[in-house]
Amino acid sequence: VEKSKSSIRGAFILFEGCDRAGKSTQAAKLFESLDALGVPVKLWKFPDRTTLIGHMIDKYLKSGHDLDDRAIHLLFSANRWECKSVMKDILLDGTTLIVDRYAYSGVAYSAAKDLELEWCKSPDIGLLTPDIVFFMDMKAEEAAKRGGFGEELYEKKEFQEKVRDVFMLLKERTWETLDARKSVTELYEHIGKMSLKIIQECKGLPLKED
Ligand code: T5A
Ligand code: NA
Repeated sequence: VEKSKSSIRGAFILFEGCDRAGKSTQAAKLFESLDALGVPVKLWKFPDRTTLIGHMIDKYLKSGHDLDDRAIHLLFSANRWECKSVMKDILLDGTTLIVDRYAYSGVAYSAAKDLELEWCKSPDIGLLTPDIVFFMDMKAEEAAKRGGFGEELYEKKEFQEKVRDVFMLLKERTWETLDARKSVTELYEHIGKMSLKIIQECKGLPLKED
């Protein structure tokens, strides 16, 4: 008997938060442990700097080269759109996707530059909807103490505080807010458990698109 694709779909697990909150660390840990358990899983990071649009974004972030705020906003969104169909196929194929930043980051960073919130949201309408969002929360002041802060365009304390304020406005039912000041192990204990639960729960549910 051929199973309908939606009955075996993977979960869309998203990590969000300000710079240096520990998203990539937890995303990598989750990937490794699910993979070790034999769960079909892939890791995807946004901006996806490997594409043509991704190259432009990378250049912008590294040099701060002059680009209109709305133009870069649309590039970040286009970078998600160009990956949508592949991501969708992966999920419908039964593979869980761990995603490191997505549309919430897109909105938070641009609205923090005082672009209008609704305008910021509109280009992402129709993208895939995550099943769970691990929002790694900490003050910019504490994040700044971590390695690497200050190398890219947005890594300034005042700006990061504004980004955090916008993130707070975007919270939905799917969000799990985590205290990002906790240890890597302590955070992972919770993330690992929640993820296994979500993977089970999603299996029979249709994939959501906004
Ligand atoms: N952006 C992104 C937009 O403006 N619009 C968009 O649409 C999108 C998608 C680059 C920039 O692009 C912006 C947002 C960003 O400013 P990026 O490539 O995700 O986005 O940024 P990165 O520099 O790769 O990652 P972050 O700065 O966001 O860091 P992470 O992933 O949150 O943190 P991580 O895991 O790399 O850890 C940072 C440091 O802290 C340590 C780690 O070892 C590392 O040194 N650490 C901990 N230390 C103590 N306790 C813990 N629990 C720790 N967890 C990690
Ligand atoms: Na990261």
